[in-house]
Amino acid sequence: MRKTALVTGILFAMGATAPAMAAGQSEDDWTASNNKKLFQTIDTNGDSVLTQNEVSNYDEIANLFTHLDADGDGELSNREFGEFNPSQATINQAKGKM
Ligand SMILES: [Ca+2]
Ligand SMILES: [Ca+2]
Repeated sequence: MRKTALVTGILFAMGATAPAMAAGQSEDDWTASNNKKLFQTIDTNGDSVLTQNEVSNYDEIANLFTHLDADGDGELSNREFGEFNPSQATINQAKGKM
């Protein structure tokens, strides 16, 4: 009886957390892995920051540049770029270069 109750409890706990994790993962998926790839793709000189010149081929990012540049130093760091949710058009544009 106790064993059955324990197993049921574990299954219940897994069932309760799994959907929450899946939802979080699907939301973070682009930001966590692909956004990093996108960043590296755009960072053509590899200095780990994006300048306005580097993003000039990406209209969406160029337009949002000052908004994304939270500390206003004129460059986008990896962390600042992590706030960016690229549109499908930007994703498609970058995909061929990744
Ligand atoms: Ca750079
Ligand atoms: Ca900055």
